[in-house]
Amino acid sequence: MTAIAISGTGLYTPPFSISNEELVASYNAYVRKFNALHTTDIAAGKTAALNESSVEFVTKASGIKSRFVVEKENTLNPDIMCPRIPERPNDQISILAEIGVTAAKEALDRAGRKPQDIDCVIVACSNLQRAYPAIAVEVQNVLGCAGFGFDMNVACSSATFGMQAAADMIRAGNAKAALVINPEICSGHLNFRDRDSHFIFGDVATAIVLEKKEDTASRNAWEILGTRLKTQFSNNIRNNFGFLNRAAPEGIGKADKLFVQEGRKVFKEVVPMVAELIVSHLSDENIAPESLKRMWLHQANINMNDFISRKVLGRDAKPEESPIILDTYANTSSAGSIIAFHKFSDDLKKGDLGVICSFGAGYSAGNVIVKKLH
Ligand code: CO8
Repeated sequence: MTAIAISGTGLYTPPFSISNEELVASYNAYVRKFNALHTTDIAAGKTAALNESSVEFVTKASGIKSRFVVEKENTLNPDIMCPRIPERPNDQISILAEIGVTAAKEALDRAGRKPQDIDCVIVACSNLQRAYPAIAVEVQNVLGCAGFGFDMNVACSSATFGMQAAADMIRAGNAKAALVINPEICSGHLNFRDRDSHFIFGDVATAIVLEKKEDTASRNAWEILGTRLKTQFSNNIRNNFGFLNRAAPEGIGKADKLFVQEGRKVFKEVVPMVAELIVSHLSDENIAPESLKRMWLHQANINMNDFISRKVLGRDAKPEESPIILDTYANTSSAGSIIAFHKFSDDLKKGDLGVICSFGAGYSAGNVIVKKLH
């Protein structure tokens, strides 16, 4: 079978960071205002008083200390609590394409490739900005890539699903080289007035160049030894926003048109599913878990990653074996494992093995086993 390589990755980090302290202060100001406004109804038992959020809870329950965002001021304003991102005229690049292009340029650079070398652009992410035209086709146009582009959404697992799709298309001869791009403006879909989830997400974009191993000129290249995907339906992570909302106006603006989850259930159900996926995939590829040098896991929750790496390795992972970036980026949906791979892979040596693994809504999980080429 034709060997496929990851020949470069890129990262766009937004200019603003919000600390837990800033986020919780904004949420608690909103809570105090809400409770003061509803004192009578709360006393009469007609309205439930809101509880304050806490920096200690957020840090301990998730491992997140701060997150990057494309807009900070309105997001933190207790009267708004939503980013304000002005609409752009159609003859200007959309913000999702713009941050994707920035990440893509770095990935192309690191791969030693020009946009014209790419003939397949896949924008794979949770948070697509519009229905059509596909963001990928816009990115293809802006960069000047050949071939075709399309968008796909498998929530937090989009990057690994996109990588398998790209690798399969290159192997089949339908593309020569592909860009898989993960632009995530999660702050646009996050309910900053929901105490259970207001701290979870951040904004970012990542990009990956894939091509035939024999074609790669990059010294940063990794051979893909195998990919494996899994989905299993669950309502525990859901967002009902969509084009049919206008056909049911009674639901417009309700909390389920943003991200909602049963965090505890997700934690308990996804950890074993992901650990089993990694262990069985490694076994089928005749790779002993202890021979892995690194796991670049999805970055949702530090305790989840600790559990998964313990189940795979049979012991606690050393920090360098399972790098964490969610402390400063939070959950960036599809981009999380790619940020970790981008930031923590250059130090490994020729022949070193690792897995890139993403997981999330669907449920969905994707595993990519890689070997350093140089
Ligand atoms: N401050 C203080 N207390 C709080 C807070 C808060 N902010 N939030 C909850 N509490 C309280 C609760 O009310 C509860 O109190 P009580 O025991 O009295 O009922 C107590 O703290 C414990 O609450 P939880 O059981 O909810 O706390 P957990 O320990 O489970 O931690 C987590 C919550 C961190 C959310 C955790 O469950 C978790 O990380 N779960 C996994 C989540 C996950 O990985 N989800 C993936 C979703 S992402 C995805 O797939 C794609 C989504 C697309 C992107 C969308 C962009 C917006």
